[in-house]
Amino acid sequence: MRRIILIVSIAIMVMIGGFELWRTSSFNQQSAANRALSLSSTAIEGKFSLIDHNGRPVTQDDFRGKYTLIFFGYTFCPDVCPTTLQDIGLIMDDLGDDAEKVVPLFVTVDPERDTVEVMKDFVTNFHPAIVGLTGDTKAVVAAAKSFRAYYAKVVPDKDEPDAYLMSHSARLFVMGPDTRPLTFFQYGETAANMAKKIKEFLPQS
Ligand SMILES: [Cu+2]
Repeated sequence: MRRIILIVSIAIMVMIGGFELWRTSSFNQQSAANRALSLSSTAIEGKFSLIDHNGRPVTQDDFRGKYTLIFFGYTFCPDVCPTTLQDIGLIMDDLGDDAEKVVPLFVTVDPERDTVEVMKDFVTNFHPAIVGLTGDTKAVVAAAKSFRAYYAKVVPDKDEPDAYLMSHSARLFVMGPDTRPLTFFQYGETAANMAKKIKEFLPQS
């Protein structure tokens, strides 16, 4: 009898513990979602002062009147950036006539290697509408900060310091014609889904 009571009370304790775990984890998920929401609406300033892939100095104000899709990455990236730029190409094709209202911007976080020429070669491979942006280190740091984009240099092989990688956040920002943020997509969202959501922002023509 005593043994049964012991087993039952252990079972109850496990259940209560499980519930607490579930409750705190769902609470954390909720607050993460709230944080993401507040990031998109207030904390992202979306300002930059960079050089486009034709060597022209540009800021966010040069794209006023257009919707912009903004991604921070680098041309040497083995996977995330090529995949994202490919998706951006698909989105632009999917938008059809509405594509003229949208300008995709690819901002390098690796200005050391991503010169104006390197950027031009890279972005035009994916879609003619994509504009590559680079600049000096200070300008790139400032732009990333303004979008709360994170990046860091990673050297996998100490003997080959030039073959470094850049670890970076992978949000695709959607900015309105007033240069303010509308939303962002996390890496992994399909191009078809993103195109559908972008269309909802565009004025009906
Ligand atoms: Cu990348």
